[in-house]
Amino acid sequence: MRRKTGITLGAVAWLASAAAWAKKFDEMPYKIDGGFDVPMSTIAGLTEWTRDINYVYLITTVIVAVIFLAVALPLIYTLYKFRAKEGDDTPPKQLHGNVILEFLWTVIPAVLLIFIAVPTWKIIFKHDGLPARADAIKVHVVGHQWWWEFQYPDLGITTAYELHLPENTPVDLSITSADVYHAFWIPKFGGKTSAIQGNINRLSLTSPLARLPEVAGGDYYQGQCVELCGTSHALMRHVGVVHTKEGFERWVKAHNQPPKVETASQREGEQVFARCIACHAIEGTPSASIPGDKIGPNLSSFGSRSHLAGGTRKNTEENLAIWLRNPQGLKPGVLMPNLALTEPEIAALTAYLRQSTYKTY
Ligand code: HEC
Ligand SMILES: [Cu+2]
Repeated sequence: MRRKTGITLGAVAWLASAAAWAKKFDEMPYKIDGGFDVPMSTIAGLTEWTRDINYVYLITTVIVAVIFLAVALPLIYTLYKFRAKEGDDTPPKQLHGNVILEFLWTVIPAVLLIFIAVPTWKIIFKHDGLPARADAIKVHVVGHQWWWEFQYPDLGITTAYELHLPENTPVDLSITSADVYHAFWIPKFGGKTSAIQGNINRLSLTSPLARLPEVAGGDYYQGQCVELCGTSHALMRHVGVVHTKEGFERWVKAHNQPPKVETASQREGEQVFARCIACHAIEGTPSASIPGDKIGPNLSSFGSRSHLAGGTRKNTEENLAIWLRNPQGLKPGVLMPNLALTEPEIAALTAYLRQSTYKTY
C-alpha cells in the first residue's frame, strides 16, 4: 500500500516538473518558431543517400531481430522450464567453461558484423568522392556562427538560411566553414557533412521531385547544424527548398533585384541601411561593391525568406522589428550588435528590407 502511494506521488511530481520545464521552454525568448518538417526524419528520406542508408538500416534491423529472437525465445523457455520448484532446494548444476559454446559466441557475432560491414563499405565508397556531374547545379555552403550561407557561383547569387533547388536535378554542394566546425544536415536529403574552415567537403545528391504547386513557394525540408558550434548552435537552422523548374527560375530572376526606393519610408530605410553595410550586402546597391567577406548574411531578396536569423523566427514585420531592437534577445551570443535603432528607423528599415518580387510572407 505504502509503496503504491510512493509510486503515485513520484509519478505526479515527475509530471509536474516536466510540465514546469515545458512551460519554461515555451517562455524562452529565443525558442525556434515552428519548423516545416517536424520531426526531421531520415527514415522517410527522399534522395539516393537516404535510400542507400535505409538499405543498411534494413539489413542491420533484420540481423538484430533474428539475434533477439534467438536469445529471447530460449531464455523465456529456460526460465519457465527450469524455474525453482516448491520444496526442491537442491542447488542447480554448476558449469565452468565450455570451449564449443565460447567459440560459437565469438565467431557468430564476428560473421554477422561482416554481413553489416560489407554493404556499409559499399555504400560509403559509392558516395565518397563521386566526381562532380557537369549538369549539376553548384552551391558553395558556408557555415557561420550561427547561420548558413549558400552561394551559387554560376548564378551570381548569395543567400542565407534557404538552399533553393530545382526539382529532380543533380546538386553538387561544396561545404566549408568561415569560423569554427559546423555540420550541414537536411535529414530528408541525407548525407550529413562536416563544415570545416580551410577544407571543402563535397556532397552530391539529386534533389527530390516537387510535391506542392509552385504557388506555395516550394517544398520546405528542415535542416539543423549538427556540430556543437557555440552559444547559439541550437538556433542555427537551414531549409532545403525544392521548386518546380519554372519556380526555381522565377526565384533566381527575383533574387538579385534591388529593393525599390519609392516611398518616403523606403528612402529613409535605404539611408539607415548605410549603418549596416559593413556586415551586410544587397545586390544592386552600393553595399554589394564593398570588397571583403561580410560577417552577416547577404540581404538580397530578404523579403522572400520564410525565417530570419538562422531560422530563429518567422520573417514577419513584428519579428524583424524584435530582431532589430535587440538581436541578443532572440539569439544569445549573436555577432550582430544592438545598433540602438529608434522605432521610426526600424519601421523604415522594415519597409526597405521586407520587399521581394518573388513572394512575401
Ligand atoms: C557587426 C556586423 C553587423 C552589423 C553592423 C549589422 N548586422 Fe545584421 N547581422 C549580422 C550577423 C552576424 C547576422 C547573423 C546572425 C545570426 O543569425 O546568427 C545578422 C543578421 C541580420 C538579419 C537576419 C538575416 C537573415 O537572413 O536571417 C537582418 C535582417 C539584419 N541582420 C539586419 C541588419 C540591419 C538592418 C543592420 C543595420 C541597422 C544590421 N543588420 C547591422 C551582423 C551585423
Ligand atoms: Cu553550427
